[in-house]
Amino acid sequence: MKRVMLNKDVLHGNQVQANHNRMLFVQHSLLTINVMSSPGSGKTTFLERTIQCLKAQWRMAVIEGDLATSLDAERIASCGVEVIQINTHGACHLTSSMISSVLPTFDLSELDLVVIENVGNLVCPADFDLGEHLRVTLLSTPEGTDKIVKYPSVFQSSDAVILNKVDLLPYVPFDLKQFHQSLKEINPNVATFLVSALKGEGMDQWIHWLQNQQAKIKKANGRELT
Ligand SMILES: Nc1nc2c(ncn2[C@@H]2O[C@H](COP(=O)(O)OP(=O)(O)OP(=O)(O)O)[C@@H](O)[C@H]2O)c(=O)[nH]1
Ligand SMILES: [Mg+2]
Repeated sequence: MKRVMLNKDVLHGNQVQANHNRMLFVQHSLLTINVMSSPGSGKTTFLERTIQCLKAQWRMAVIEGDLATSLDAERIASCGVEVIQINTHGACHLTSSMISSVLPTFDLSELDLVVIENVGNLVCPADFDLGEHLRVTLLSTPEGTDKIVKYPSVFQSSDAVILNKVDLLPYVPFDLKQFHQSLKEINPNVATFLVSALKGEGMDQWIHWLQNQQAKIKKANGRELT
């Protein structure tokens, strides 16, 4: 009896397209980040803030992933950057072919940063490489510290973890010491930032880190070309 390893095949197909996407981003020295979190942790608010901080220096585009509506894309469009909404109609994550299908809407050679806001979900997006350079995961203080150990894949595979809604720390039970300890155990090299996207607190360090990441990519590409 033949068995179809659906999960393996789907992931393999996704990986092949993700590698194509990555090559395209590298060719354009284009920093690309995949932003993940549970629904409502503050991804769009964090992106609005990031755009506000970088708009004068960088040309940016955003790809929004949601099951339905273009509400997030409308929010991003009002910040004055290019944006496209993908509706997954039930799928709990974006795939690399969804990303490749919308890339022709942008002139990649004109951009410094592409941000992908994944579907709000702490589980499925972690398995699907989109071809991004960096994975950034948000956790918000009302969700609790235990989410790191209960949903480890997304935190393990992240280059940066943003603790958002720190303005709520006086009102919600959140153990900051445990937050750092849990991350140290499952992903010791991850960069961490404590922010309030709503109030704009803590954004400077994040922006500085992002600028360094982009400088690395430009430098690496420059080396490749010489
Ligand atoms: N107190 C507080 N609220 C915040 C902060 N950041 C976002 N919020 C609020 O959290 C709610 C959800 O924010 P969004 O930015 O829409 O969250 P999201 O992760 O993009 O949500 P989905 O795209 O639906 O997964 C909104 O009411 C925001 O105003 C923050 O730093 N502090
Ligand atoms: Mg959102």
